[in-house]
Amino acid sequence: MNDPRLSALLATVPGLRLKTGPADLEYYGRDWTRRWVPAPLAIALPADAGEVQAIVRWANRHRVAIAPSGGRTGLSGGAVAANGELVLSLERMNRVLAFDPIDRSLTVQPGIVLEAVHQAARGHGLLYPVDFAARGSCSIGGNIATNAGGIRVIRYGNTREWVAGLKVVTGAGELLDLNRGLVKNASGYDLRHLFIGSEGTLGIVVEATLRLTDPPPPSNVMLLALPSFEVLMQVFAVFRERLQLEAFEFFTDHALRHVLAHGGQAPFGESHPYYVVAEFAAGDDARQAAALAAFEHCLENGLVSDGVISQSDAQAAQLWRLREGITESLARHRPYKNDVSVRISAMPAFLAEAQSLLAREYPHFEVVWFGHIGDGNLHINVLKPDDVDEAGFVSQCAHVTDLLAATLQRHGGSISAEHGIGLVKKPWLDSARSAAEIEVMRGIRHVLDPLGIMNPGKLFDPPVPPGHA
Ligand code: 2HG
Ligand code: ZN
Repeated sequence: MNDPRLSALLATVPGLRLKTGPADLEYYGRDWTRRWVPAPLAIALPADAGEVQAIVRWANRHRVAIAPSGGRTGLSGGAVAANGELVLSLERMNRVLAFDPIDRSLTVQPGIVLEAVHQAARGHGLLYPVDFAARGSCSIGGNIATNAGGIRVIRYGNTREWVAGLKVVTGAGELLDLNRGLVKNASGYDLRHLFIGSEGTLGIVVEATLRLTDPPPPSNVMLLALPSFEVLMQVFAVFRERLQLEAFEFFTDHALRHVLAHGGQAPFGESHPYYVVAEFAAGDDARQAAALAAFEHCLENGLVSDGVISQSDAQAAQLWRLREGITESLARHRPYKNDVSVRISAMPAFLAEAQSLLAREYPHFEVVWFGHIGDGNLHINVLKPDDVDEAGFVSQCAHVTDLLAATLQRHGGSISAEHGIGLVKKPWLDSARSAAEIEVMRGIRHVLDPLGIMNPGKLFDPPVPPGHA
């Protein structure tokens, strides 16, 4: 603790928990992207909003950059601290503060893990519907900072739909109480929504009031085998028209093979090029019959070649594992990740173009496709061959991302659907946002974080680099 800035911090916030050991700097300095070498100044673990505010004010006085930190499960480098930042970890602020049965809301601290939010809602007979594979590690603060999506967006929307109130400490050190859980509030700009998806560049969420909804209907899960990519959107149209879909997720045989190599159970006797996991409401005989009829219609028309339907919760979980295990099963191959979106109606044309582009550009690399096809969101993971060096691989992938970004732009899409821009996709922000839009974002940032201390280098470069104001 020789750094005088840290001594000043401890003098300002007596009792603040600070970590500076090499193992902690390494652990808290990186996220799931694994591409940057962690080099934070220290790790601060505040106990409450007052301590967060005091830290931000200290950071302004000493021109220290802050990297807000939740579960660090992000895939765009948004929580990386590679440049002497103070990591502000919210992991100790992880409690449920209140439940209101009339408002049907849960007020929580930002460090609470998503799964604990699910459990708290369930404990009150309700549902917090945002859900994805990292549920056991990611925190609600990070979900809000990235407007996290996941596997149930098709039915419930993104995190944004579920945030009824936010308390935030801005980059200037002000505590703002935004929207206070109101359903209607026509009193000017809704600043809450600026913070949702801001990737830690405007301030820090210190409390969130989340909307809850009715418990999910009894559901079934079906795994479908598809003969070709071209039929994918047709199968989606049939299922969406005839069933109440809770999820509709797609993956390729490449993806499945990695999950199986990782301990998953083969669903069919033979392999098929493409698969879909569909979850749908199935509480009564009529719904069950509709699901089977949808499947048979697809089978008769050559849109699917095989299928299984879950007969128990355990079997449903097993089918889901084939989709949810993909990211983990690919991690060993240090994949270059793309997380792109287009409007659902633009999907068939975009898919055809993107497929031929990637086949042409990556003749010797394995490309794994999967994602939330019903939201127009695809994950494209390019696996690094063992004999190719990391720097060369990343630069080749960056070149292909230039081409992919141009394709997306032509189809009106986005270079980041749900993972955020962070460090990884920063070079391509201008393919998804116009120059005028980026200027407005810079202006907003300047108002809320005038010295540019909040997560600098992420999303876009701050107007004033820390230390130069
Ligand atoms: C998912 O949908 C996540 O499983 C991770 O968004 C995607 O690993 C990825 O590329
Ligand atoms: Zn995803």
